[in-house]
Amino acid sequence: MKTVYSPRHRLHADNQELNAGAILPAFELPARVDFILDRIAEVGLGPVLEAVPHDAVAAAARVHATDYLDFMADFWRLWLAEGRSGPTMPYVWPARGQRDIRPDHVNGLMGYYSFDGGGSFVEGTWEAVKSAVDSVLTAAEMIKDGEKAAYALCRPPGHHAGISTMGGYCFINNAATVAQWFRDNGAARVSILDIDYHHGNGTQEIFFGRDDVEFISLHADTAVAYPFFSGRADEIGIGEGEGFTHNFPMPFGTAWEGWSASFEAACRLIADFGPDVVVVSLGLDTFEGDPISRFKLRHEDYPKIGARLAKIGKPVLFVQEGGYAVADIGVNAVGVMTGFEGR
Ligand code: OKP
Ligand code: ZN
Repeated sequence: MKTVYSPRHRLHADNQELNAGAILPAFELPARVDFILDRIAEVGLGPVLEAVPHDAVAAAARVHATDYLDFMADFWRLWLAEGRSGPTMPYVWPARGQRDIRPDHVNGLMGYYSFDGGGSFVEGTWEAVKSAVDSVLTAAEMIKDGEKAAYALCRPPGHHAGISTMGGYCFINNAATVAQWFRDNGAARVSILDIDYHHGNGTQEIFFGRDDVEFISLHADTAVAYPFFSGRADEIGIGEGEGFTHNFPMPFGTAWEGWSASFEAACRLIADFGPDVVVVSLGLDTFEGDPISRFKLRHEDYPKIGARLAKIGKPVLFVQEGGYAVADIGVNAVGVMTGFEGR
């Protein structure tokens, strides 16, 4: 299987996050990509190709609001103009009872265009974000040209990014952007299967009212787990989209037995929908050793995921999302791919 990535992901580094009352280095690190690339080489998964530059912003604008994209493009200039240069973090949001009103100052704009403090910028963030879109579009072209599967090793991840909100380490929604790209390039129907530990709230928001892109998410029950404000089983889509969103929340401690039951149901939903292509939001934070998550999948489970996806018989574009047990995510990511290939 071919992997696509951009070395420009490294420009997004040394970010911070709020974690249990402290400001700590973000878990979402450049080393995540290195561990995966090392494992790809070790196992001989296949060629690793550099992303071809695309008009990433134009592709993203098919699923994100242009004022949101303009804000991110302009963000570092606004920040420097305030005399700052360190990593950023939003800190005030329009919650219930306040107005949905766009401020002029960068401090307020950060909150207006985010849902949590996880949208942390450094100088190179926007370049890295666009490079992840280049990766996913390059991989999509391979599928369009006949590959059965491709792996877009995106960083930063994307599934929490909504129409006009960043958060959860995400800025542009890579999976949503590429699903829309497939629709714009000949696919009648696209399924997005999100198997990251966290609910893909951004992807859900983007396609909630649509019947041409199905969204299925397996994740930790958001009554007790991040991102808390979406991901319940009763969220099924709205209007024409009713019945085309499917959520499978699962309790802390879920291991293969429970997880695979939801996964099997998800795979059947995909077969019933009959998509031209499946986009898999591939998070590896379901792993028992993940430092921020509470599922119990083991190394040997990941090839089974890949093998079942192959049985659907549709082309699959894997898009990297989360996974933070850095020494293990390479083993688990490549395990999914080799399982898909039946080796
Ligand atoms: C991104 B992806 C810190 C809680 C905030 C944010 C998690 C973002 C996950 N104690 N954690 O879905 O893997
Ligand atoms: Zn996650």
